[in-house]
Amino acid sequence: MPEKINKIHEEAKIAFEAADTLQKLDEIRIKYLGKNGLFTDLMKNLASLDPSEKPAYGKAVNDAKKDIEQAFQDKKSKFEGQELFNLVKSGQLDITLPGKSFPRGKKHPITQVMDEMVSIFERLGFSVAEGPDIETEYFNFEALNIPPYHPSRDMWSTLWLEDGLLLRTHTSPVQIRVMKKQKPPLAVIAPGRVYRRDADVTHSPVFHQLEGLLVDTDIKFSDLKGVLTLFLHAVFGRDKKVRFRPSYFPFTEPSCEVDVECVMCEGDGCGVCKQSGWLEILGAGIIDPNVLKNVNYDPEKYSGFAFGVGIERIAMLKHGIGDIRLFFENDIRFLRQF
Ligand code: FA5
Repeated sequence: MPEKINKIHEEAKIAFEAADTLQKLDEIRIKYLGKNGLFTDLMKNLASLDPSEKPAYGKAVNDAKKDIEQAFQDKKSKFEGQELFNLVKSGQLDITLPGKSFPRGKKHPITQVMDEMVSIFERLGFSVAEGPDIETEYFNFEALNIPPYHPSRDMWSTLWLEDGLLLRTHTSPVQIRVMKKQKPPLAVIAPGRVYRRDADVTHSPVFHQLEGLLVDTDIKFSDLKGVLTLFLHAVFGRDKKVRFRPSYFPFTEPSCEVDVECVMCEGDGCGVCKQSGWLEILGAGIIDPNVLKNVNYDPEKYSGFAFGVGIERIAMLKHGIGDIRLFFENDIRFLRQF
């Protein structure tokens, strides 16, 4: 038996060495290494051997097979190298030509700003949560202390769907979803798309918000102000003029809004800031005890703050853009700049 292995091994090596075209080389590969080739036959003999002879026989076949597989690969590489050389020599291939460059895509400017905001809050210890774009009236309004027919519903120009469903008007429903699932202490942000019947240079019917929520014992307005100031300094630097202004939201008490000096007129007043010199970027406040009760948190024990930042407004201020609609027109000349 070993003689037979040696014989086929030697023959195969000589045959591979002698092959003078790729096609011949492949024919020889099939003859020896193919599914029905001579090495498969050698292996079939294994069954008829005495068990004591099987290991040595198997090893000898495998070693020989490995060796001629290598001989095949070496010869194949030689042919391929020769083929390339011939193409270069005959002038059919010019290897001095510069390579083709493939254009690479980039993240949309809104996604870039959103990623930057998320990373700032992650560094402050907040984790990320998500909620659905299609919401129920309960999560978008009722649980947030906005009962049916209450005039405060007018603050959100709602796009209604059928069966009491709606396109969420803000990311605040994620607050409720998170608090119903988790117990305090918690610090969460929820970035996402929101929808309103709104349209002008600073209002888009589809836009993005980043919600923030922190609940623990003993949380005060000064904690909220500290976190938001850190965030604003990280996004705009310390020199940008920013103001906290008292405001009203049904789910926070006290509430505030934050404005940043208008980028277009630097505070003088223009069409973008409606002559006020400021652009409103976020709403915030201390969570109303009624909201805590709605999620079965004890308002005597826990307190917290929440905020909702307009991501397009941050992008407008960062990049000096005077019309929110530019973000959604998908004009490649505009998008390439970021
Ligand atoms: C809210 O939506 C509240 N949910 C924010 C909040 C969260 C308050 C938690 C308290 C606690 P408001 O409607 O003001 O608030 O919107 C928040 C921010 O979204 C605004 O400051 C503004 O920056 C941005 N914004 C609002 N409407 C639009 C719009 N149509 N297009 C672009 N940005 C908008």
